[in-house]
Amino acid sequence: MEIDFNSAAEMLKNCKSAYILIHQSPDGDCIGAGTALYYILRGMGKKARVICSDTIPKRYDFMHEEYAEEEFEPELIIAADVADEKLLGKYKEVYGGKVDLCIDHHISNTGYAKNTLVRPDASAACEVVYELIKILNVDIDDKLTKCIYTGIATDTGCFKYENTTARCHEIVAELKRISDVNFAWINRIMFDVKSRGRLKMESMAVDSMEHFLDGKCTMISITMEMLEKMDVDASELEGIAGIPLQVEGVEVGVTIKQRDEDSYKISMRSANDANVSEICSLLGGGGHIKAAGCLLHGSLEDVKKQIIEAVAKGLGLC
Ligand SMILES: [Mn+2]
Repeated sequence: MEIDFNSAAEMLKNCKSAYILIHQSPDGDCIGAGTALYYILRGMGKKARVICSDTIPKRYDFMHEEYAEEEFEPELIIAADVADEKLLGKYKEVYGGKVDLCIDHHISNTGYAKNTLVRPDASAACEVVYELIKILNVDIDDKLTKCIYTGIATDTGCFKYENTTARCHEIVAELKRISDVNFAWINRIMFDVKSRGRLKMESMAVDSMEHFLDGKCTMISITMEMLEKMDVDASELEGIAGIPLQVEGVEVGVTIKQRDEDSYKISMRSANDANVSEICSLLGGGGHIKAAGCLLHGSLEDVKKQIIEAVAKGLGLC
């Protein structure tokens, strides 16, 4: 059932304890939203815990400096920034069908939770959490500011993507006014600093680049072998999906990341009007209009064929 901000705020207020689930391959937004919800609930005297299928990369540590893990049985299961139960990764088996409240901003949200607060117009799940903070009248301190800012900044590509709205600028302006948090430092850690391995990886990704459909579709592929060779783990690949979109004339940028022997995680980005959420749904995935993904099985060549076919359809080329 879809619910509004007030009902979601009531659920947070009325619970005694909650697990907050975030999606696999965690990013700045789900970590920010999940950790902010943790701080909000703890601030209201409740027990809370953030749960993720994957280890949270070290560069996000600054958001959970005041996070403490404790053991308890939760009254409420919350999911933050999780559009589909599948994205709970290994926890899908444990919490599938059991999520009481989903707080999200994905247009593709499958409505798997008992109660869903989804705002497709919000730039980030953190923006939705910010509106909840306002309704709950919670004091916004530095640790909340770090979380909310990071979520909005990362999901908007540092205020560069089309989902950057007046509202998200207003929220960040407000955060800037009331806190001393160094946003420039967060931006450097989130967008500029890369490991040596990651930079080498980028150069290999560029080497793997292929162009299809008259240059409208550009693809890069990252295999497990490449990751091993460069000694980078999958968590260091965040943002790499932006590379194929840099090419002149491209409409759809595709990044293929090998997950295991015969499965590949696909990230798709749209430069202009192509709806990659629709294209990915042809392949069993989903996401946002300009940024979406899916999981495909088969050989790498097979997977590329499936993608090209779906992109061609999506671009009205066949
Ligand atoms: Mn998000």
